[in-house]
Amino acid sequence: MADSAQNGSRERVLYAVLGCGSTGYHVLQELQSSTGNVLVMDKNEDRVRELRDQRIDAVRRDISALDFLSGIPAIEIAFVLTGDNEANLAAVKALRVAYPHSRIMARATDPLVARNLEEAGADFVLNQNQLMAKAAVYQINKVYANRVSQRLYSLLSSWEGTLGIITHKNPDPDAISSALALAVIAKNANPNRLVCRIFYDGIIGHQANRTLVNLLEIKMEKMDPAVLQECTYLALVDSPAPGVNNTLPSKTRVHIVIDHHEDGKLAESPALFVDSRPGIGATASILSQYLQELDISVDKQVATGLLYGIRSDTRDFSRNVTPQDLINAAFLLPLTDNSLLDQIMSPSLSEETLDILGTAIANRKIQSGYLFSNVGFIRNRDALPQAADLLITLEGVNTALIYGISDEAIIMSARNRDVRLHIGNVLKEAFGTMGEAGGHPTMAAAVIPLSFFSLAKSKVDLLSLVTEPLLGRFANIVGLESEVRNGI
Ligand SMILES: [Mn+2]
Repeated sequence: MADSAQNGSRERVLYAVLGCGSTGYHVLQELQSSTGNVLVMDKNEDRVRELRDQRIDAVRRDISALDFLSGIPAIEIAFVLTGDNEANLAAVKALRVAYPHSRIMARATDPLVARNLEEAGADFVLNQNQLMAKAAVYQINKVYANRVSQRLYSLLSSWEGTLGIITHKNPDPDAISSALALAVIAKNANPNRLVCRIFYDGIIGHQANRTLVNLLEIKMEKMDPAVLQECTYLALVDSPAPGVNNTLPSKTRVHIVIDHHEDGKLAESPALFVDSRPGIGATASILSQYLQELDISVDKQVATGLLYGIRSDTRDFSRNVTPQDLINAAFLLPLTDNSLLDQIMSPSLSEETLDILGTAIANRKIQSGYLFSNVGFIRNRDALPQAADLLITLEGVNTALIYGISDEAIIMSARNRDVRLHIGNVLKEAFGTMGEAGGHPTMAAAVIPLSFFSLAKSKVDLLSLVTEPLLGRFANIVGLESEVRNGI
């Protein structure tokens, strides 16, 4: 018989490709580059002859026939790839019975067929349309990422002077590491004619952020209009437009915007380069992708910073995370320094933070599940959310509101685990007209500038003076009884 097993190598057949149309042929080529032991079965005689002419081990078989496996050596791995769903189904059933331990991959044209193939014993079903769709979207995104990266690179390489990179107010790890990475790209694109300086406003408060800046030796300068004059170009990272969460005047001409925030108010004069991706988990993720696309070597410091940026903005891959963030994190992972990351993520507490935590604990007042604590005068406002994070864990507490006063404002930080309450909305309703206030159902903050209270008193006096009406507003909205309020 022309199609019978002909040579001894058949004894070692591991792989079988059933159906050698274009899909089958591509799989065959893939397999041949990694293994020589491939047997092809196809019902078309001409096709089989062609394959044999190419020195491919091929036999003619109709895989929908019950006995199509007779005379064939044991198959360990089968690819069932004809375009005929019925034939594929019959072959999978026969293979599963003949070789219970084999690995079977089958091709399906629609989800219903896919389910039937799985039930018949296919270990993996390849739904071509679905795969095509995924690949199409993946590739087009990749093309986009590549093009955007190249555009940024050529823009940077054409510049001459100073590029000021500006993070958002009170920069977090995402903003800090993104600024660092943009400086690395600029340096790579234009090592001689372009100098980068990184600016921030507010404070680098949280001890993890300070540790990040110190350990990675990032030079960050306090924003100052006079210094900004020295910049030929301006870039905004992790901030959507001038004046939005940064202290730039809203009419400032910025040249680059790289951001992932939803509330992207458009700048009044458009930037030369804008990459705004509200879907993505972190700006650091976008910068990691540039580095990858541009094939720029990433040192330990930068990789560690970026990975920390992605991790903290996505709360360790549990919030707003996309597959692209995971791909970017996977790219960074082998380049990072674990001990450096450990040091950043478990920094030592500053004495001031510890004192504030102590004061918050000591001054706590609990009424009907609400915890209030006045920490008095503070310099490091990042200690406040840390105190709120700690106190919300106290037994019997559903909502915690910690407040204090800084040089410029009365600051509140709230945490909530009562599902009936949206603490962000409560703070917004209570204090939104006085300053900035709002947040999420479980966490929120408010900042009320002292200028709002035109009172010339000592700060601590001011705090006690305004505390009662402020907390009164809060208590009113959440429905706390008036006798309870007096105890706050
Ligand atoms: Mn961010």
